[in-house]
Amino acid sequence: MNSKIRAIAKRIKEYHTIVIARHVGPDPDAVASQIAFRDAIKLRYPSKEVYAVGAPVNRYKSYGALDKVDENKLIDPLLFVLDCPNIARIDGVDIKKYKEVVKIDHHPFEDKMGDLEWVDDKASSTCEMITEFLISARYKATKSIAENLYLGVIADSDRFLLSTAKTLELMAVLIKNSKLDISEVYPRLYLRPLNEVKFQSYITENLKVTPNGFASLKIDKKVIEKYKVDAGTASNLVNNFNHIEEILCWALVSYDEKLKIHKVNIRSRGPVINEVASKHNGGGHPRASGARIKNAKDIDKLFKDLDVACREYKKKQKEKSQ
Ligand SMILES: [Mn+2]
Repeated sequence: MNSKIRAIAKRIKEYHTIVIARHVGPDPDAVASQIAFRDAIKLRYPSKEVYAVGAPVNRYKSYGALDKVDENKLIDPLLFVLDCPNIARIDGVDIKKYKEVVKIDHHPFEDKMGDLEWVDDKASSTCEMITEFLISARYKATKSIAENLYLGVIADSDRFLLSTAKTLELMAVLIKNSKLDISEVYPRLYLRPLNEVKFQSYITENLKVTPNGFASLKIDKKVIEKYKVDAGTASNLVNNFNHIEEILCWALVSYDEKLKIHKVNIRSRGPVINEVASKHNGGGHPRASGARIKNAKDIDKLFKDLDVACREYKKKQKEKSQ
């Protein structure tokens, strides 16, 4: 058992009230990890008060219900922050109201939140880390806990494309220890309505691809209305443009009406892009990043830098092969 896992297990034992939070605009890994973690702690310690919090998302309803908590009424609570590297993006909690904050995350380190932080940017997902925790600390996983963990791993790893031997080893143990039937998990993530597939065709049809292999599309509000999808769908479709010969790096932009911000979702199968994104109010993983841009004209500056990254990458690949 690694020392972080031992320390986390000790904290859970010590505290009666535990809140588990994650990032705003959550993806499957964020919600699945917090619900699986809550349910596993409750299974081990039925008398503890354990809450998974944050805005509920309709399409993740099947993962389990989230909890509503009045932070002011909690007594000496412990807070876990999952899948979220920065304080500004934690959904729905004020970290100052907690006796102690523990972070568990697989994003590159950003903000320090407390004395105990388990950050592993080699892990495919937060669900992989929670799986490792449960196995190492000898927590039980019911079928639904295992399903959530597996689902978060396949979502963030793009069905094990971005995984390691450790990811697969942990999943093997998870499958063996629970009654998990993996064929039941995939449809929950990949079954989708026809209008969304048609919208994806629209994106394919309209992508602008540069000679360096950078593809991009700014998605208009009217298009989103026409295809009856939401702005979140546009972001989620970004993963479907991998493995296209002419495209090394690609970005989809949608406008968030509520936050009045352009959300740029970027993926790459070559150049490292989080360093580029971080220069434009963004960040993330080396090949899966995002940025939030206020002014529409700044989007093109980001696009230009990404195009340069593609050009440099191509140049390097060419030198290597010579
Ligand atoms: Mn994640």
